[in-house]
Amino acid sequence: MSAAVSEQLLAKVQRIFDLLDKDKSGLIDSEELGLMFQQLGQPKSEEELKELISVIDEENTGQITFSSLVKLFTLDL
Ligand SMILES: [Ca+2]
Repeated sequence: MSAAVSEQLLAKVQRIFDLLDKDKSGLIDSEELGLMFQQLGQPKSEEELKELISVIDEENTGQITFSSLVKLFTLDL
């Protein structure tokens, strides 16, 4: 059985994605991701953010798509 992502998680990630995507580009860049970690009280360096993005960025856009963000939340980092 594949790891199904619950609708509850999807709704949560959608809310977070909308909050993070300040410029409404449909993608989250390292700057926007950095703001999220700052707000969580766990600030990360530019290098750490890029590394994190590279782990979940399957399309190599250098930015985070909605599906990548879902993956980030299911990875339990
Ligand atoms: Ca954006």
